[in-house]
Amino acid sequence: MEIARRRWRGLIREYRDFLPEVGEEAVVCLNEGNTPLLESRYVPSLVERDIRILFKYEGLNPTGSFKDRGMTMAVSKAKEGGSKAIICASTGNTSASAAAYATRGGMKAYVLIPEGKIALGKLSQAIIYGAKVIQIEGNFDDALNIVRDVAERYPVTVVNSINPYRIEGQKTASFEVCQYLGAAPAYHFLPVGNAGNIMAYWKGYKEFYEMGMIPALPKMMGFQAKGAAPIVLGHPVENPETIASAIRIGNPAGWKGAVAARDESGGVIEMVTDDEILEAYKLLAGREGIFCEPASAASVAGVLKMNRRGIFKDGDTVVCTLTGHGLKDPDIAINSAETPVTVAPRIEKVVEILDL
Ligand code: AN7
Repeated sequence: MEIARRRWRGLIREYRDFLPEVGEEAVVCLNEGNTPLLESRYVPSLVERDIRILFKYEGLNPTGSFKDRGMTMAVSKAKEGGSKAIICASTGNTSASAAAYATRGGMKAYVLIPEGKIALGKLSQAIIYGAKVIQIEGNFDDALNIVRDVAERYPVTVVNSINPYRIEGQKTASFEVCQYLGAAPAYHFLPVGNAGNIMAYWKGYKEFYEMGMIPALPKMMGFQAKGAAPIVLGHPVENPETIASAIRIGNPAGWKGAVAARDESGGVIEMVTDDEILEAYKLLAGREGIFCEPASAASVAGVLKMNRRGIFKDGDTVVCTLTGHGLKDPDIAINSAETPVTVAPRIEKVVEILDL
């Protein structure tokens, strides 16, 4: 029997016809994309209606978050344009991704992060991939303002989602969802921070719809954390606070695009509390076997909230994006679960504890 060869070549090569052109020699790629869409085995049992829920597990990208989709595109275009350096502000995942892709593409990465407010895994990534990491005595919004100013005056390419190539790369996640399901879901739930991803998914769905590849569009359901919910409140939040540090953002750059995605799709942008986020986070790990970071769980907290409002009907398909891997933030995992017991190295002591 001959071996059936299957090779995923990263999303720029796989979706070439749907993306801005990049010369082959400029492609900076770590084989991102092609992430699993996993059927929920537990959450539907908490929902009043007979619905199907699937998780787009973006934590399985090369640096552990969805940011890699946008970064391959943005960094490849920067390289093609002759850029020697990239810069971003970040709550952590963008910095990890930018650092990896810059290194892969032979460029320098400068990343500005809020001091003491990014998860350990993300900080360790940015450092070890070799980025120049600068901690700002302020929050993400302050860092992004500085990044914009620097890029206006110096020869460096911004790779935050204000860079349109980021959105182009990220829209491929909705292509994958449609190809897996053979259609768009009825609802697409995702966390909202700087509000690039909700725009990107919506753009992807609309493009497939306009090409006649899917018969209908989903409703976009975005969720902010209660202490960092500027879009829900209708005004910037000066001192955003949430345990979900990835979405601790008070003045999202993608605000208008997120509102457009919400309104055009007939969806919502709402908020969930830190307790609701943590409940969904623990449920995903403990009931589904899927470890995501707290911000990602805001999507599932959103499903449970919308269920209480009674929006679902029998037969609905719901997709939740789990934007980042749980290992990004080990401190929260350890603080959210039981501490392991310690015993003497003897079988009697061990079996005393097991319920066998
Ligand atoms: C796990 O890394 O903004 O609404 O600087 O890391 O597209 O910003 C991260 C955002 C959701 C929100 N989930 O997405 C950054 C950054 C995770 C994230 C979001 C982020 P956007």
